[in-house]
Amino acid sequence: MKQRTFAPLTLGLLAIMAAVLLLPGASAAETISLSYANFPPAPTFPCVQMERWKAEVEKRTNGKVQIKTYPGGTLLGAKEMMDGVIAGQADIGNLCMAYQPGRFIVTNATSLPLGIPNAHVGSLVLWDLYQKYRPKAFSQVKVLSMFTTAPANIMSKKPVRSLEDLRGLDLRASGGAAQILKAWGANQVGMPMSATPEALQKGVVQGLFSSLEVMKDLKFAETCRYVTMTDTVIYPFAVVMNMARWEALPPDVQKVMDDLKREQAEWTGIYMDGHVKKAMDWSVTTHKVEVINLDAAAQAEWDQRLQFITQEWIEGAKAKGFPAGAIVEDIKAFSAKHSDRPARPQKLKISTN
Ligand code: 3IO
Repeated sequence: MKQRTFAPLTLGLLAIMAAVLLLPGASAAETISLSYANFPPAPTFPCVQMERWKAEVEKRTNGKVQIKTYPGGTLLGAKEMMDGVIAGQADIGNLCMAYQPGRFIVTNATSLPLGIPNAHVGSLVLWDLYQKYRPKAFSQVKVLSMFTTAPANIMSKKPVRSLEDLRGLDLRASGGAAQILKAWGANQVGMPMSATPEALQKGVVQGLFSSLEVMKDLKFAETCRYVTMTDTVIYPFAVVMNMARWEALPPDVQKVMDDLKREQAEWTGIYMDGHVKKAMDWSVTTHKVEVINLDAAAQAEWDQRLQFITQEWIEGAKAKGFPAGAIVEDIKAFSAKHSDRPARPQKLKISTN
C-alpha cells in the first residue's frame, strides 16, 4: 500500500527535477531563454523582422521570454538552418526555402512566375498556402511565420537592356529565381544571399537577381550601378522552431507566438515593400544607380520565355505525388484575393533617373 502512493510521488518529483535540469530556459525566475539563428547580416530584412518578432514576444509575455538573436550566420548558416533547428542547435531559425528547392516543394511553388505583385501579397499568399497544405516538409518543426521578398529584379555591374545583354552574364540567384535567369539565357550562379557580397567583390558574379532592398542593406549599389526592372518572382522564407522546445513552452507563451504567426507575415511583407522603395531612392540619389525599364514589347518577350516553367513544375511535382495543378491555382487565387485588399501598398513604381 505504501509503495503505491510513494511511487507516483517519487516519479513526479524526478520528472520535475529532470525538467529543471534539462531545460536550459527553466530557471528559478521562470525566464525562458530562446536562441534565434539567422543567416544574413543584421541590417537585412530577415534580421529586421527577427528583431521585431523578438521585441513583440518579449513585450507580450511581460519579459517571461527572452530571445537571444544570432544574425550573420553566427549560430547556423543559410543551408544548415532547417536541420540545425530540428537538431536543436538553435531553438528558432529563419530560412530561405529557395536554398533547398527540392525540400520545400509546396511552398517553393510561390516562386513560380505567377505574378505575385509585392511582398505584402506574397507573404499572405505563402501563409495561406502553408495553412491549406500543411506540407510534410515542416512536420518536424513548429512553424512560427512565413513571408516573402518583393519581386526580384536584376542588379548588375553592366547595364542589362535586352536579352542579348543578359546572355552568358554571370548572375547570382537561388531556387525559382535561378530557373528564371536560366530561361532568359544568363549564366546562373547559385549561392545564398549571405555569400553574395564576397562573390560580387571578387568578380565571381557580375550581379544578382533578387529583391532590391539589398542595394542599400548590403551596399550593392556601390558595385551594381544598374537595375533592370522585371518584377518577376518572390523568394519564400520560413521561421521554424525546434518541436521539443515548442512543446515545452507554457500555453500562454504558445498563444502569444501563435497569435503572431500571420501578423508577422504581414508585418514583414509591408516592411519589405516600403524598404525596397527607400533603398532604391537612396541608390539613385547616393550612387546614381540607373533604373532600366523594359518597353512593353521587350517585357512581353521576357515573360513569354518563362511560360514553360510553371507547366514543367506541375509535371515534375505531380510525378512526386503533389497536387501540383491545385497548388498553382491556389497561389493565383490567393494572390488575386489579397491584391484586392484596399489597404495594400501601391505596386512599386521607381522613376528612372
Ligand atoms: C534575401 C536574403 C537574405 C537577406 C536579404 C535578402 N533579400 C532578398 C533575399 C532573398 C534571397 O534569399 C536571395 O538569396 O536572394
